[in-house]
Amino acid sequence: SRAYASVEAPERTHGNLSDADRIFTNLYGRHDPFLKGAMARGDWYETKKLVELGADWIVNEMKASGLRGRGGAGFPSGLKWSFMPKVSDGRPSYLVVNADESEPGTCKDREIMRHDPHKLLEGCLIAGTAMRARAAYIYIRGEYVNERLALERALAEAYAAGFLGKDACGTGLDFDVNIHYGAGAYICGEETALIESLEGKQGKPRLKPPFPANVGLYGCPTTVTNVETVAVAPTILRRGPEWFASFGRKNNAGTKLFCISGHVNNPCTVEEEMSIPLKDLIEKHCGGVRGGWDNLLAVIPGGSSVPMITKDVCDDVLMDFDALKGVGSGLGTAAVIVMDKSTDVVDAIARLSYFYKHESCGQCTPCREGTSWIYNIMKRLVKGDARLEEVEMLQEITKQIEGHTICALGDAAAWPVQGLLKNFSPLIRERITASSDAKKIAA
Ligand code: L3W
Ligand code: SF4
Repeated sequence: SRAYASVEAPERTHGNLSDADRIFTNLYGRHDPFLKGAMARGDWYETKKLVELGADWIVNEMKASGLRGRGGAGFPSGLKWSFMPKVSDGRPSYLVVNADESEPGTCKDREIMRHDPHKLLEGCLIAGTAMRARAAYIYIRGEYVNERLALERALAEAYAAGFLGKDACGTGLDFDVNIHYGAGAYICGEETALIESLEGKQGKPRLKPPFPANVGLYGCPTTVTNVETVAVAPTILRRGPEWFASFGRKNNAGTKLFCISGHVNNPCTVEEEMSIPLKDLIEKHCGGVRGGWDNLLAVIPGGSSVPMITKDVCDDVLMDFDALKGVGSGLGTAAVIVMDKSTDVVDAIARLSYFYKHESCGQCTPCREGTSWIYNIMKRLVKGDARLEEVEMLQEITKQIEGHTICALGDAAAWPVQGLLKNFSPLIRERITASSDAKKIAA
């Protein structure tokens, strides 16, 4: 196979992705999302040839492309797909697509399923082939009714055209895709909770290891992977991994869907080059921050589970995994939540704390109890109705949760609060002091 691992994007400013290099060419739904339109855009073009090149070829191409998982963790996709058994021990292998998009601020997979559903279905066949699976399950968020209907229609078209089902695309291989609806639990976006839910049980995360690649759905080898990750695979194979790897920076390759919400003039979901400066992303695609860049207070750059960054960091940070990690945050799902100076940042994080408390599955004590404690303190901090010692206590609670739970929801509850305390402790303390002074005067 070809070796592209050495392909590195040259040092330059990132961004300015041209339409010719966009994968999701129907992102805004201007064209026919269904089979005729999809085929005109190149979907299902000589898919048979790609499938016939085989599992190892697909995995190697994906590794060479540098694609990292688009669901939040950023794990290298080719490597993850390679964990699936090459020789079956009698158990079938499964591909599971995580379409339970629920991370606050995140609305990118929704756009794919609404406007480009065939990219996801073709991606299922490609990724499934790479995993030697003969069936895929798409677990779609229950609230996504329109997306589910679009996907179901596209699925029926793909079966009728012979692209899926028996002798898929004329390859001699059978490949089925099943759509399963979630029922509104955020935790079912965690891969092992999703598997439990698919099996008909309560969505409660399992301890890892064993990883799903060893023991997953119905005890069989399974890879759970995000909608965007699967949907970009056919284009990467057609255009070549070197094309994909030419965008972004080393270890942060490709194009990426960013969803920008909050205090910008035009909130949107846009496909851009990885490593685009955050400021360019907001100014170029969202009409800038409401009231101008200087009115920016802070940004949560990767969905609610990552710590916020303040304006001084936002001024020149790049939107990729390593750059955001380097400033103590993360790319997560690339959901950019913008807060201008009118934001009560304590209240905003308190609202997120309520979310995590509500969505905790309750299995482990640090998360079940800790998320409630965090929320109770946060509620009082919003009004300044707390003791100064509680600021340190809050930090301590987040440290007791972080890294001590079965799944990442515990960390996700802790990190936004840690981000708040790191950046806005003086504000919190001032509010407590002002409130207690007011009480003394009233007394
Ligand atoms: C086999 C090994 N497989 C790792 C696999 C693992 C998983 C993937 C990444 O959390 C994050 C979380 C959220 N053998 C393996 C192996 N794998 N080592 O690789 O694993 P991991 O543990 O790093 O991440 P995760 O548990 O998948 C995902 C964050 O994403 N997040 C979540 C957003 C929510 C959505 C949504 O709306 N649906 O995506 C946002 O930041 O907090 O940290 O597949 O099995 N040795
Ligand atoms: Fe459940 Fe929270 Fe434990 Fe995850 S960390 S398993 S959501 S209790």
